[in-house]
Amino acid sequence: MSAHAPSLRPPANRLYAIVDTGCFGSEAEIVTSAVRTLLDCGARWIQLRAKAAPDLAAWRLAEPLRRILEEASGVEGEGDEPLLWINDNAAIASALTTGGPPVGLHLGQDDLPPAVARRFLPAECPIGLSTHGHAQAAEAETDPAVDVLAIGPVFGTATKERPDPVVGLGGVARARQVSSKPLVGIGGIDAEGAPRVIEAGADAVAVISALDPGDLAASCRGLLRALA
Ligand code: 3NM
Repeated sequence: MSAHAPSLRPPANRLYAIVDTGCFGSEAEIVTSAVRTLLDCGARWIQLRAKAAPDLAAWRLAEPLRRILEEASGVEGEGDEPLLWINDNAAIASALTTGGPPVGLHLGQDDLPPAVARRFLPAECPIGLSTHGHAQAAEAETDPAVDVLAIGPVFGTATKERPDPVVGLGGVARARQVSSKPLVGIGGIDAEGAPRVIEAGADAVAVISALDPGDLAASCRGLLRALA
């Protein structure tokens, strides 16, 4: 783990829930309600993924989430502190952290390099990086700006545009071999596949389509049961 986020631990319940506006819609009310529901169900790592949103729209979605996360922080008996992750947008992650609890920034291979994002992100904000194979995972392991690695797609996914080739459970195991940082499996993971991804070596599973916007609480609880 890097020196930037020394206390960062993967979520004890092993779930990393992604609220993707492509699945949930981009209305602020829907997104905030989804985040509240996920927190109520016990999710602790929650990412806002608003790929298509211009900065202003993304900010309007992200900004209300800070207060919701703050309210959920320090609730007795809930275990881990909740952590909000922002996909791609370093400026939003940085702005959200000002005056509030740290927010994580998740970067892809085509986004700003983690070391560059780190220059204007407060030191306590963790940075996650998507990797798609052994070589990228090995590189991320040696990058002090990276606090968390994602490896994927583990299984076939219809959610990501132009996904990289499937790495399979073997890809998760190979990433585990090269990395001692928190490792998150992503891509096509549902309640059935989730425990297998953990067995292969991931610390947590990141999911989008396994969270059903039509019955979010049930799908989130189903994932948590599968991971328990
Ligand atoms: N990143 P679902 S796969 C956002 O391989 C994302 O890095 C991936 O959605 C990667 O759980 C993916 O619906 C899509 O498959 C995850």
